[in-house]
Amino acid sequence: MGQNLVRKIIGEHLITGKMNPGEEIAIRIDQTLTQDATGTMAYLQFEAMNIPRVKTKLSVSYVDHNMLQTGFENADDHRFLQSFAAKYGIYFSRPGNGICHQVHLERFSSPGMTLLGSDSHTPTSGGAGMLAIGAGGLDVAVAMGGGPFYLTMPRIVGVHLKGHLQPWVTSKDIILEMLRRLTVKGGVGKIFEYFGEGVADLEVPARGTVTNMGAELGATTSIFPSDENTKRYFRAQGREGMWREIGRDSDAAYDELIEIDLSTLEPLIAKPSSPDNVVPVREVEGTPVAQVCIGSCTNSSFMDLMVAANVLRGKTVMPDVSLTLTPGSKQVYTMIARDGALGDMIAAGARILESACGPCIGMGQAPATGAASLRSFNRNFEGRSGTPGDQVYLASPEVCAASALTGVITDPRKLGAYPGVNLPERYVIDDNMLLAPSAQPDQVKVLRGPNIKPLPLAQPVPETLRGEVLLKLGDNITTDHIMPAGAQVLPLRSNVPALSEHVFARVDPGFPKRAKEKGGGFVVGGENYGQGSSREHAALAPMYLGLRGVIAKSIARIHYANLINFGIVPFTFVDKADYDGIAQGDVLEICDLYSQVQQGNRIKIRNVTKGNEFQVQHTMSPRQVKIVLAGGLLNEIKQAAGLGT
Ligand code: MIC
Ligand code: SF4
Repeated sequence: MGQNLVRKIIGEHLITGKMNPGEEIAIRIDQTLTQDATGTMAYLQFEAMNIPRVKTKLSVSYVDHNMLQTGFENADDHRFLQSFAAKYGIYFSRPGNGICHQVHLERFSSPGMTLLGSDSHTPTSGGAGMLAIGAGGLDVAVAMGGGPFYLTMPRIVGVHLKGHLQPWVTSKDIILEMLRRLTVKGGVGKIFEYFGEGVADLEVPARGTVTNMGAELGATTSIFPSDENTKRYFRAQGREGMWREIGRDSDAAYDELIEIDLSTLEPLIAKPSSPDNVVPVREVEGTPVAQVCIGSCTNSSFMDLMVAANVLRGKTVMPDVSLTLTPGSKQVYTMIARDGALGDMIAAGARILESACGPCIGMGQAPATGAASLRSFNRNFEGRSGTPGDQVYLASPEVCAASALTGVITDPRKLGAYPGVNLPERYVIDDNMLLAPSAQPDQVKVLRGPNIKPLPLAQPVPETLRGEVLLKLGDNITTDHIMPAGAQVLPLRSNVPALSEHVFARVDPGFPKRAKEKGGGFVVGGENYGQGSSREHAALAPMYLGLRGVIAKSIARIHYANLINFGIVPFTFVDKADYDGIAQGDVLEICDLYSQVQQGNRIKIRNVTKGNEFQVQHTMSPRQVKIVLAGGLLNEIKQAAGLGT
């Protein structure tokens, strides 16, 4: 049997472990990326490791999230990031250069290499044949210091793309179809590798849409082969030298197989408020929309914006619709401007935003009360847009542009012939907003504003862990529920004491006060607890409030790792029915925690209030057990270096 692409790349980067699904492995990381909302913390953690310069082949620090400057905080953080990058050997992508994933795909992606990013949509570069994985900032900091990245060897799912897409049906519809079939937890513990004749129809940016939104499946990552299309893309980006052909052997085996017949797909849409709530567009056709947003790291490539321009040209957006457009990068922005497409979209009534995350992370453009918003983005979790009870739909730029013209959700096939877009022979290449690290690092002073507070560390976990259930939650709780983002809260990312006042703000505003009064405790969750972003602040800020344990039916991959990294024990129910027997306010007690966790994977918990006992389990490796008991990874690193905690 031949090898699939994922096993080839992991095999080339394997440091420890065996490639058996479910076993812990460690891989070498070639490249890292951070963005500003997770980056400040990641760099503070890197600094705490006392390593003078990054040891990766390439590390890039992007600024794309915290772009509104309504106070000094974001501007201060940008200055910190820029000076830090110059000193420690990191490329710096200036604000305005674009969304990290779009820019990375254009300028740095590299087939066959590994990329670790402190953002859950890092897999976008999988569209160029990279093994690109999202992780918490601390794991990225360790990788920058030359340390391996530990992960559970995933099951490799081959996704066979058969046939060809119909006009107006796009790669966004492929990933929406995956979400429809598999749900937001269908990719947990898996990597999706796309192959088959349908792959050749997809250009690299279209592949990036699929791998980007594989994050919404909960997958470790997604990947396409690096083929002739990839070569053409790299040539057009002036980077042919970085191209390498890499793909599966023709007789490659997979742990699982999925087949999608592209010719049967139609335009799809995710209804509020989960990316897997997918139906054909025709089922919700006619629903009035008050806002349409085209952009985000999922769909803001030159191709996406040109299609939108072709639909909008010579027409006018409906009076009740606010249409925003976000070019994903300075390259895209420059090219649509030179082409004249930008002028056509402005003339049609579009509101043009800077190249950044913007509305996707609630940085402006919160929709009106009760109004539907249609977006070409990847997440529509409730409240993420900034409006409580929002009604956000997700679809392709084609569906978005068509609907902006009619004011209602519209199947774009009604518009007639598909206005295809030819990709450029050569993209506009000007890396003047990408700053190389300083050649004289000793002379660079790292600039810190008053918003940057010292890194909080957890105490080691006590032998007997006792505390109240501070909050009991249902299924699919996202990191946006745990640690909201948005224009008001994001500027506090480097100030954990202030940030922690917003933990669970949209679910239970009284949580921070209660957690502090009770001296910490537990949170109980349902399935897929902590899905969504990679933000370690969803572990760090609750840890600061005293959270010591999460007990859930299942926990999402990145959040699980983040909990361990910050000294919060992550347990899942052995018998899911025990979830029903626990109430908020119950006091739980775990005795002999150390020996229980070290000796097996089953742990007995006493519900002191109810006077009963139940069992939970963990899937931590011995390495992770050491980390969590030490009170987190930084404590463990210090202990290992003999520095104490
Ligand atoms: C997101 O899309 O939720 C974010 C904001 O990009 C996050 C990172 C963060 O919270 O800073 C992600 O996807 O990891
Ligand atoms: Fe930015 Fe949205 Fe992409 Fe997250 S999902 S990186 S907020 S554009």
